[in-house]
Amino acid sequence: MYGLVNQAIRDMILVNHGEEIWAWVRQRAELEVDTFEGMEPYPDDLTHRLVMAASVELHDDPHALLRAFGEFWVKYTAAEGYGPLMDMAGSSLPEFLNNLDDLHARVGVNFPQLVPPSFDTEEHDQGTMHLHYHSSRQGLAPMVIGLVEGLGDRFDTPVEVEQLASRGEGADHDVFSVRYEPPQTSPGGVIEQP
Ligand code: 1DX
Repeated sequence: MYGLVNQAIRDMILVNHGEEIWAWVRQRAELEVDTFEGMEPYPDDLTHRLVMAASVELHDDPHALLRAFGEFWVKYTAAEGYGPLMDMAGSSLPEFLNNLDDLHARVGVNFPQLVPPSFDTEEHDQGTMHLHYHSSRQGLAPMVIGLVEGLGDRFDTPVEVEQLASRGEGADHDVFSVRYEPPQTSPGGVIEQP
């Protein structure tokens, strides 16, 4: 994965736990470097080692960490130069989820070593969708839950995410149910802009 991901993990640990804990995580993950080049690709194994080392040092399980990291990623990328990219992907939770493949395609034009996941949305009732997540990487479903929760924060939209199918349990791919507060509409059907 691109170094941006490792950089964000480092930042999350630094902001929430400080330099000393980061130094321990670094050592446990056997990193030879202290910083990452955001726009350079790194082996996935390094990211995996980082999460595992952080989980030991922070006494937190890797799933909880990945979920927190998903939430952090939405804020981090918006603040670290990818605000316009994020803005382009939509102005509501369902629109953004719908446009994720386009977002990754846009990044992939300039960063050909991107290995993007793919997301399909299925609108169910007003305020409920199923999110299908296809990835060549395993074990990141908890991060996806955090990512969707991060998008809920971004759009001030209360959201509940539940995993319906899990690749780790033999399903073809991960599926999530996403229940969200639909935007307020006036009697004329117009969305009220606050
Ligand atoms: F719901 O399953 C909201 O390296 C979501 O494989 C989900 O292969 C927001 F410059 C620049 C760069 C760089 C920008 F090249 C990435 F470095 C991408 C910024 C997406 C914002 C995917 C990161 C592949 C790296 C799933 C978890 C990984 C997707 C990670 C979250 C918005 C992003 O992200 C998997 C890689 C960006 C960039 C966003 C991702 C790679 C997501 C989301 N993915 C690199």
